[in-house]
Amino acid sequence: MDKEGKQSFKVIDTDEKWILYHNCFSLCSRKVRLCLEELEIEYKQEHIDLIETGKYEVASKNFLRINPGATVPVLLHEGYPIYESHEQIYYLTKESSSSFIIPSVENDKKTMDYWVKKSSMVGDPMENQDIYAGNCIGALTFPLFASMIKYINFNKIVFGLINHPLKIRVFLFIILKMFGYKAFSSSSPIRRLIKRSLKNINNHLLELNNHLKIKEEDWIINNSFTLADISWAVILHRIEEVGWDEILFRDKPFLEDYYKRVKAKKSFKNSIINYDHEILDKGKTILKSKIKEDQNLKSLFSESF
Ligand SMILES: N[C@@H](CCC(=O)N[C@@H](CS)C(=O)NCC(=O)O)C(=O)O
Repeated sequence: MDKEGKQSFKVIDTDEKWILYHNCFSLCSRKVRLCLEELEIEYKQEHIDLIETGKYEVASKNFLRINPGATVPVLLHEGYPIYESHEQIYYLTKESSSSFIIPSVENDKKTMDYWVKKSSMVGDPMENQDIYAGNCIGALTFPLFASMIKYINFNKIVFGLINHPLKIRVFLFIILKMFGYKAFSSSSPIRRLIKRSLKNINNHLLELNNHLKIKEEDWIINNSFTLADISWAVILHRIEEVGWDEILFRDKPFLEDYYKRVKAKKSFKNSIINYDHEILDKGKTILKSKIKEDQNLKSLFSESF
């Protein structure tokens, strides 16, 4: 399926102009919610559970009719789907009457496109991490997945093994459910994946820190909040949410200040912070304490990369 832009087929008959199928915890969903909030577009929300938030609703018959790829977010415009989150945010700006999150100067727009592309999650998240910072995020989230999956019944994961088209994702959760934080021991291949992602994201963040230092302005493109900021806001938030901020932000003062400005925005609170979830809250709390107590986590979160 060509996933570019709006598809030529409808997935439902609806009178709603905009429907977003999303998950409170999913990074790409958060990006699109933040964009909708910035653009002040009203939309209907359909929350779809991922295994992390309780069950594989994303692999249910009903949702596979909306997206056979079994991923969120999916944005519907009058029933027609747009599948990729980076496509969705560009589409929304084209359709919206307010154009303020796209720069008017062509050169600035090119710079914005560069940072949006860099932050995107494209294809297999274990590939091309040197190009796409978004692809580093899956592996960096493994410790939080391991904390959340404790609260999910095994039979809910097995449902994914049968119905989810992306079996590799389901296997990962089975390993995390079975081994817990032992999956991060020093000889584990999972730990190697995390360390590779840490190295790659660190390079992207160094570049962003340097860009912010040279520009000396509030946002990535001059002084206005654009799609580039929307895309990076959710990545920085995920880094902090898992507890990587201590090692990834500490030598990047311009990035740290920038993230403080992001967090102060009302749209960020409305579209990200206010979407809490019981399993996510429990997972974050337990992970915070385990990073100090569990030897595998302790060393993972303090080692250089
Ligand atoms: N490239 C896609 C990635 C979508 C994606 O992988 N979404 C994740 C949540 S962030 C998902 O739905 N995963 C399904 C699962 O893990 O079962 C995008 O940018 O929208």
